[in-house]
Amino acid sequence: MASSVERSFTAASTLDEAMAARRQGAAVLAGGTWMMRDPRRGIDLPEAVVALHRIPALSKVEIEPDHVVIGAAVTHAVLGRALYGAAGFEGVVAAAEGAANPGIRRVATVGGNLCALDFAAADLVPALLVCEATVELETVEGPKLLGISDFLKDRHTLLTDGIVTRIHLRRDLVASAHIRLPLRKAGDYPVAIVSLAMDKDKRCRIAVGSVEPVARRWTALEQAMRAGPASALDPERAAELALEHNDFQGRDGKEAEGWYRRQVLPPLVKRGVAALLKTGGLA
Ligand SMILES: Cc1cc2nc3c(=O)[nH]c(=O)nc-3n(C[C@@H](O)[C@H](O)[C@H](O)COP(=O)(O)OP(=O)(O)OC[C@H]3O[C@@H](n4cnc5c(N)ncnc54)[C@H](O)[C@@H]3O)c2cc1C
Repeated sequence: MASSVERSFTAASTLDEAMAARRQGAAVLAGGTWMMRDPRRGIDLPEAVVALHRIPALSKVEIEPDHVVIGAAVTHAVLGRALYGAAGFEGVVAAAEGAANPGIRRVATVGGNLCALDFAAADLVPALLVCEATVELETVEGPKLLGISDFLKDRHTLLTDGIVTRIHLRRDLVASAHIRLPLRKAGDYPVAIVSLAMDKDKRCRIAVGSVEPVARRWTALEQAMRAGPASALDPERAAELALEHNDFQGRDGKEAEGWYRRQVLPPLVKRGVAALLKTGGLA
């Protein structure tokens, strides 16, 4: 039976217009690839939506010598192409190019990936965590800049009326990698994701997605790797430390049980460190 709900769609041309729609209760519609499945998750589609794709500042990637700014409405496909070959962003490129399938990547946005609440397997989130990204938002109180970990902690509140506008990245990494474990080759969400990055002092940053409800940095492993000799940046040794410092509580889900998500982490770390060393020219 056809729905009798009256729905409204606004394609904002400016951020002010988008915020005005937000203040009146409209939800942000980006690529719609997450939102379109809300009814399957038992969530009603919003009655009013505001789209951001006509706001030019939110649809571009600016690459400067010391930083990169990514508009929230940039798609995975555009992001992967824009950062391809930029040293230190190999992990972000792999996340953008490895998520979902080509059709989804052409419309799914960076903002949508960061703002899909209760989506544990978002690929760009751990990739941006190891870049120590800063998230820029427009809120009813004015613009805000937050470190990505703080954004993830508060995003339920921040997104009640806010709009993520841009992601800022410093260019301080020499190499990064993004290792995902899907059960099949494509089309399903990864069971576990390990993103890694190495800074100029060869210090490793590691983040894990899809294992717990929200991606987070693996600080216990980062510290253990820093405490050891430089040889800790050896794939075998890193896997041993990952086993020893595995402090994740795996979540049970459709694709896999929690114990399995937790258990696959050491081999993924091993692959990730090997990829880092190769990309950084240290293998
Ligand atoms: C077949 C399929 C396979 C998939 N595989 C993967 C995968 O492998 N990896 C992966 O990471 N994801 C995957 N996804 C999930 C996916 O759709 C995304 O994560 C995507 O990035 C969401 O972006 P979107 O632009 O489509 O967001 P939308 O669906 O438009 O929005 C998602 C949510 O974020 C909010 N939102 C969007 N942009 C903003 C903003 N700028 N400010 C505030 N709120 C905002 C919306 O209101 C909504 O609540 C898959 C989806 C499908 C359908």
